[in-house]
Amino acid sequence: MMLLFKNRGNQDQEIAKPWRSITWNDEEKQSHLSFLNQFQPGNSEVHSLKFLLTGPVGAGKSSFFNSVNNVLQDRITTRAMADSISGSSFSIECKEFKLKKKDGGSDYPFSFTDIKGLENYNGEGVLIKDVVHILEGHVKSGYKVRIPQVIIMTKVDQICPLVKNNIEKIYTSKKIKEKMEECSCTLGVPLTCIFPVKNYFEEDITNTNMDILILKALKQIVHFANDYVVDKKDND
Ligand SMILES: Nc1nc2c(ncn2[C@@H]2O[C@H](COP(=O)(O)OP(=O)(O)O)[C@@H](O)[C@H]2O)c(=O)[nH]1
Ligand SMILES: [Mg+2]
Repeated sequence: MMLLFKNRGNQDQEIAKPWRSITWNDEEKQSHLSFLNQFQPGNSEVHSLKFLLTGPVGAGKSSFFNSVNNVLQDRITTRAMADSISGSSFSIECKEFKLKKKDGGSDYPFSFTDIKGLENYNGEGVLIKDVVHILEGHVKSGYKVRIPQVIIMTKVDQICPLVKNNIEKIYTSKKIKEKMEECSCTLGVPLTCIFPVKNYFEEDITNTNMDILILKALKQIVHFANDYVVDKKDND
């Protein structure tokens, strides 16, 4: 009786068929890793793609960078977090984090820029227009910044208890789908550009299922940014 009742509850919260397909096994993880390990930007003038992390303070930006680094290094790391804790700056500062390949030596041809010092600045985070303003300080005058955007929807474990217990429910959870649709409407970004992730924040070892979600998000970020630099080459 108890079990029947429980299942019925889940039925109310779950969609029968996952609305995005993921295979939850090590092969899936390795195929994403192998794509990233072999990736080179499709524009010979661009040596490295740069991804800017922006959003409200506490959204999980630094944790997302650390999570990406954890997956690529296959261990728990705290590079971005350590930096924000030790920072005593009261100015907005962009700090670039390069990502090293696990097998030694070389960097991936992409990096993340986290915004440091912001926690002390106004407690509210930056808006895209502020970020563009910061970037404009670093590019030639007259250059127009346009930025392709991807939404990383963090803290999925806090939104949905089903997902907290089992991350494989991510694309059958009605709550997650509703939140993604809400993000899409509020931010005006298509659903295809929204990626739900659970960041590493309490774990002491990496986990294949968490890695797969993080890698899927990272791979799409790389794809979208690469499409942008390829389009620029084709239009020049
Ligand atoms: N439950 C949960 N907590 C998270 C997640 N990502 C980040 N956090 C926590 O949220 C807080 C803010 O994260 P942080 O990365 O510093 O946010 P930032 O200000 O955007 O860089 C920290 O206490 C993290 O441990 C997540 O996916 N799930
Ligand atoms: Mg931060």
